[in-house]
Amino acid sequence: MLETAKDNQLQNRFEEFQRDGYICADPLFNRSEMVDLNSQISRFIQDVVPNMSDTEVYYEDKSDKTSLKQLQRMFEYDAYFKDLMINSVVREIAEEVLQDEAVPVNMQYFNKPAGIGKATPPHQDGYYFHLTPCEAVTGWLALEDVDHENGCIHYVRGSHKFEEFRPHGQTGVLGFSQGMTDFGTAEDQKNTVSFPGQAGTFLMHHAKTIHWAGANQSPTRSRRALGFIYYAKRARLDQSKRDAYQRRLDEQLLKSAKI
Ligand SMILES: O=C(O)CCC(=O)C(=O)O
Repeated sequence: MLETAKDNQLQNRFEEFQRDGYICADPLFNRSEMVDLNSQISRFIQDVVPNMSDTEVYYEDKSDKTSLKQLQRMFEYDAYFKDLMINSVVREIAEEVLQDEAVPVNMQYFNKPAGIGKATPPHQDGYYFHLTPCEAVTGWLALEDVDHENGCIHYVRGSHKFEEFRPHGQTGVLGFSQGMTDFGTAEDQKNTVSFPGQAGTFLMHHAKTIHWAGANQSPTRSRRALGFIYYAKRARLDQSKRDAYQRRLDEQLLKSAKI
């Protein structure tokens, strides 16, 4: 279990989060903690993934099992990851920035395999969360060193402050079905901040914060990360809208033979 809870990681985080729409701890977990976590990830991929549903396991190339791209709901399958989602410093940080109880919703594995990992289109997570008010966060933990070559995360600072979501449309990118259709304004460009960092670097963003990542242009290095989604207890989920969205998405992916 990862226990690192440096007190100063939690101090002043709320103000920073309110101002920018994200926070960064560089790193949250040290090298030896990341070695342990990475060995748990390998175990999960080897032992648990074969028992997961096709709708929760995405490959960059379905015929190539080494091209694993994304996993959904990991914490519901495994005691180690359940503990990490529910009892770790990550949830403490979520509660600090949400100023509320953080309800664990999803734990995702994000990989961009060497050479073929596609870009993450600019999007706002809340667009497909169906929450009122849209009060939720996503934590993002680098499992290995990340930079501009293998596809580090970019945020648009302050973009969480606008009431309305920006327009989104279908992207055709597996795992990121909806992307912004008007991204790239002068304001977007001026406020974009990138987050290269070592393994253990941790980001957390508001569900309205615009974010994206480049393709993996390295011929040899992957770009692996773990995502943690928590809703604020005060946010109400429109479950029927959410379920209908997920059903449509799964049907489309199966029909287009992407999963
Ligand atoms: O890992 C990535 O490239 C994207 C992650 C993301 O969009 C998210 O965690 O909300």
